[in-house]
Amino acid sequence: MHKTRLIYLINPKADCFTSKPLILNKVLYSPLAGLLQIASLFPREKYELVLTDENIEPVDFELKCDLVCISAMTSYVKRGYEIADSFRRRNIPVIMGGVHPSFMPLETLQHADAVCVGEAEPVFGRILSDLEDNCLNGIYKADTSCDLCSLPSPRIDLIKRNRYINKTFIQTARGCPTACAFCAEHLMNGVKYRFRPIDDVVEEIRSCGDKSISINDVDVFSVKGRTKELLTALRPLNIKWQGAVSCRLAHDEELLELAAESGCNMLSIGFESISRKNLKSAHKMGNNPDTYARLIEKIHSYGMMVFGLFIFGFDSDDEDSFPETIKFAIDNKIDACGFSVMTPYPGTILFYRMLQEKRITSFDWDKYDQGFIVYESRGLPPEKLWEGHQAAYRNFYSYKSMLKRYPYLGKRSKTMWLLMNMFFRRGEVSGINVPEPIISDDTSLEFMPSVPITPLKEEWRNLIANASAVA
Ligand code: B12
Repeated sequence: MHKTRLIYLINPKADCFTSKPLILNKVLYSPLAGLLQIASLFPREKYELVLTDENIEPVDFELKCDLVCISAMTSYVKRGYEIADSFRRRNIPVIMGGVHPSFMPLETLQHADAVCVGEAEPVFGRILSDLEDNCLNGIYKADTSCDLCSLPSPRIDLIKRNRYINKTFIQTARGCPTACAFCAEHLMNGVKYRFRPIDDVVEEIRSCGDKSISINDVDVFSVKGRTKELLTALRPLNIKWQGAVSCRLAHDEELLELAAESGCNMLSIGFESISRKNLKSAHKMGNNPDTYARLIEKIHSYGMMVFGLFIFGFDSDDEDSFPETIKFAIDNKIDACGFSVMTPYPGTILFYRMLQEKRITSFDWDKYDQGFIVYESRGLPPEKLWEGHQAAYRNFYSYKSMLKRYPYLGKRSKTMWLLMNMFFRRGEVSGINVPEPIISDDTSLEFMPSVPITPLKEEWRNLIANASAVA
């Protein structure tokens, strides 16, 4: 059948070492989940789809297409805007979506004809009919959250699979009740977990043909009963998987055993900080630093690796926080770590707090990649925060540390361990991704963010209103 429309899906390039082809011409991962998900919403018989991930290939600016779809996080939205401007100059309509456009729709509309705020599925029918009627325009935002019961599988057939180390991402749930101050998830997808039927998840994994997958959920161990069902259903698939879990249920031996039996080889954990005070300020209630060491040991005892995520620059952090955190991570043999500089992403509670306190020093979104310093920290001058962050990577991925942390005994995958450590060492220690500290750069905020889902906490609703008024 003749397809009537050509749709061009574009993931803009991010200046980030995890999405640079550093090893065997492959990138570690590219954040394509949103685009592949919306690709599945275009009826196949009518639309032909072309996808470019600019992290691995150039955008074809000459492509004669009927619509350009761009997805963006904050750190690469400016590149997304450049691409959008270029297609619109050729009178090709552009729609943007993803986390940044969802929180900054008015800004996005300076560069795109239309913007999708939050989940696309409930509004996609309207997007398609407006496209057909040549009147795609303005903000598309659903009134209610999407029912995940009949979610089509993402179009993984559209990507060049040999260019990614992690190429198959599966989402089994949306939403998060923890509602951390620095995170967008609860304001984008709500504070209630919404689950996909386990049969759909299993079918998606079976049909993707990949034996190694990542689960994209913010907390794979979300609710115990459902997690047990999920892990039991994964067991016969004979796959290897990795995913993120919160500290809350990660101690549960039954879940850990099931996770290991179902093929889990690595759990990512947002430890964020080894200071209770910091965790409290971030509303990260489920974390207790006193139990971290025991938790890591437990996960290791089941043959799974721990990918630890830490943030530097909390209000109670000082110069000692860096060596203390690194010592903790090395002594407890965390397998790999990601260290972030605190970043007030637009529309998060952290953003409004800092806006109200006039502590944001740059609104240049290119710098919002968790490596630059875009705010005034209470306990650390920007140079110290920058140096401490660089030193954290250098010391954690030093050969000395690697020798100490290497999993000589037990069932953890040595190949995967080496791959992760060499990738991060190559990216961070070699200086491929070493920004200079930013003290003051672009200090004007032209458009206020808006939150797709209003927080339940009255205190936060007031904060948003007051901070917006102050700005
Ligand atoms: C899994 C995940 C990842 C995975 C991505 C996996 C993948 N292949 O996509 C990995 C590990 C790679 C990752 C990396 C990073 N991540 Co991340 N990630 C997530 C997480 C937990 C889920 C994202 C996801 O898969 N969602 C599933 C898809 C289906 O949802 P979606 O993208 O929102 O898409 C839906 C809608 O937005 C919409 N949509 C999306 N795009 C488009 C486009 C159009 C045209 C339309 C119409 C609609 C539309 O339709 C989709 C279906 O409803 C989110 C949390 C969150 N709430 O988003 C954080 C999140 C997106 N990540 C975040 C960050 C900061 C990062 C990093 C920068 C961290 C770092 N310093 O390394 C990196 C960036 C990587 C890079 N190379 O650039 C932030 C982004 C904040 C911001 N404002 O930019 C989030 C929101 C978490 C947070 N802290 O709040 N991440």
